[in-house]
Amino acid sequence: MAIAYLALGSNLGNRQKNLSEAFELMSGQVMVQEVSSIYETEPVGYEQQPFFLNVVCRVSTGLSQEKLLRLAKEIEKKLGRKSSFRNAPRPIDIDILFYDGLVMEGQELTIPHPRLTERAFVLVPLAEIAPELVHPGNGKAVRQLLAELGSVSGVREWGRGEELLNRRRNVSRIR
Ligand code: PH2
Ligand code: MG
Ligand code: MG
Repeated sequence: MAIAYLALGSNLGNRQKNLSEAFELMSGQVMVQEVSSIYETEPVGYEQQPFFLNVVCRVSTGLSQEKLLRLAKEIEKKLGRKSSFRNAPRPIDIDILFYDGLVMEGQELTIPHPRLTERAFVLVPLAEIAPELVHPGNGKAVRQLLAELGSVSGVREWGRGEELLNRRRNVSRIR
């Protein structure tokens, strides 16, 4: 089993529902160990688009990094993501941040995620669940990466991450 950290973001449609459904669709193949709070974040990169909801989670999985990427893409497609331009608005985006201590650079997949060190919408939730985690590429702890980023404006706590999990199970328990 490998430990991976994933970042999820949504800024189209029912954003919270999109995140919940992504977790639901993952649940056969990864075990979610911890989810950060949900943050509402200002769009970075292409700015003329709605605010995002972003979360980060830690999962354990028997999937290789390539299979995990396949799964992420499959879920993005199922939840209605169209491939358009870079940084375009989307119902769901699932990015692999870390996969064990792996460092790799490929056509399709680079791990650790190449832009995570610049992104408050990733580092703030990541620091919440894994402040001491060391980035295997640069040797720095997440806590330090966040401190070096300086500004975290545009990232606000919005809701509880646990609410994204076990939605169906909770419903059937009440019935
Ligand atoms: N994702 C991007 C580009 N910009 N901005 C925010 N706030 N949140 C995101 O998840 C995000 C973004 C590319 O994947
Ligand atoms: Mg992304
Ligand atoms: Mg992506």
